[in-house]
Amino acid sequence: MMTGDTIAAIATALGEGGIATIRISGPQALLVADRVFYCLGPPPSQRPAQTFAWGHMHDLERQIDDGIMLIMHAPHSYTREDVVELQCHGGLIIPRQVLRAVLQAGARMAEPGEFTYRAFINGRLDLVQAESVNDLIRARSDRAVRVAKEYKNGRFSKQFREFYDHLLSIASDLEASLAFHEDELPQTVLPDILNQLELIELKIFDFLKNWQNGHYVREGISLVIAGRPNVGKSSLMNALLGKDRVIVSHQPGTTRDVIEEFFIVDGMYTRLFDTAGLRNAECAAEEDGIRRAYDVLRKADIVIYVVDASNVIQNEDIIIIKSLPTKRCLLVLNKVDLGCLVSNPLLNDFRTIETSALLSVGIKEVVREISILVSNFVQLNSFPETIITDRHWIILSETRKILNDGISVLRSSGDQVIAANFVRLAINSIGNLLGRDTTDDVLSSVFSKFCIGK
Ligand SMILES: Nc1nc2c(ncn2[C@@H]2O[C@H](COP(=O)(O)OP(=O)(O)OP(=O)(O)O)[C@@H](O)[C@H]2O)c(=O)[nH]1
Ligand SMILES: [Mg+2]
Repeated sequence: MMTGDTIAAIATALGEGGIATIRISGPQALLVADRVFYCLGPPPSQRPAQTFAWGHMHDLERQIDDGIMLIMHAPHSYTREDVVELQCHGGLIIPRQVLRAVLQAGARMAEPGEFTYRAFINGRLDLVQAESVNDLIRARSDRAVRVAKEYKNGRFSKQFREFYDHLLSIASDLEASLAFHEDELPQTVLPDILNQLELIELKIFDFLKNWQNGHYVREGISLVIAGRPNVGKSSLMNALLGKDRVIVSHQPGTTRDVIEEFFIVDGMYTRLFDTAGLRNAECAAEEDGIRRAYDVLRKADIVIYVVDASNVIQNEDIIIIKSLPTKRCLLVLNKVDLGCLVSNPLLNDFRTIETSALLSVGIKEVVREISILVSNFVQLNSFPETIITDRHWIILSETRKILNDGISVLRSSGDQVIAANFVRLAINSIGNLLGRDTTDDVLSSVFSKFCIGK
């Protein structure tokens, strides 16, 4: 991504809405605003910083809309550049027309994440904080927002910077120790360096341990509703969601596709899947549906297995239930309004709930059970130290491996030169995490995940 020129994009989501914002950032932002925004009094470039004005937005030929302009002068803006934001009416057409006028007036269309990239390049955010901006936008639960905010506020960056600074001081201690002749080196120096390296390694290990937790918060735990045809899986899905989301019918084999909806359990984002009834398929499309159902079932974090309680348990059910992970599974005995004939010692190994999805009986209890199962995955009420991106996990795992290599060299041979090399590698690795000397490839892969306008 280039810097130094002036970029613009629609910063709000496209669609019907009261207001849309077009953001302009760069050295020419105020001049571009002069060309498109006409207001009473001085033009945008002559107005004081951190003020706003009402006026009209124009392209080369005509007036497009009226609205508000906000002026922020460098470095007191998100990007630390001059920034102008134009607020026009929302919808599909006007914001695009205003953006086109801004581009005609000399700005360039921003690439995804380019405003945040500039904030990063200009030192407003480190890479870990910049990534969290995207997490904040994409968060789908209160909990994911809380974690992303902690990142954005720099709590984790501070911890990573401490690792970095500590490793720098260890590297300089190691290098200083090289100046000593072997028998002159005070005996405590190397053990002390070893202790410090082990301490950092341990702290990194703590972060890594919590990764899975963070992964669930970010990606959502998957809850898969499965069972034989016609037992009421889709009815249960609708009852849980509180809306008529999927087709319910008395014909077995109604659901074919895997249907996904997001579902919040105790402020935690989960992904709820309805699937095709499991049986010997009667046609190719159903066969494909059942294959897909088994695919998501295999990957499920939590299985909600539904059986028809009004009938004696079927052999096919027994075969499938035996293969289910007892600790991550809830058995729902549905259709109890028609009686409860289902019974089998096998069921005792599972958490079970009796429901009537048709009459919305037992649904609250199902949610409560799901919440208990979810809490086995993530500590719902505590705030764990969480690493939420895969990039962090990969880098910290590498750093830990490098440190362990350095520690074993120092312990076995006391070779300070090799150990110092390892420490330097670890410093580079943590530096990469924070975006220091990070290659363009890494940066573009981070920022390309952003939306345009952020
Ligand atoms: N009496 C009664 N009928 C129910 C209950 N739950 C679902 N049904 C009925 O059972 C039939 C099948 O319901 P679905 O929710 O479509 O079942 P399904 O498991 O999704 O079926 P497939 O998609 O074909 O695998 C429909 O006629 C529902 O109205 C219940 O608790 N009690
Ligand atoms: Mg169905």
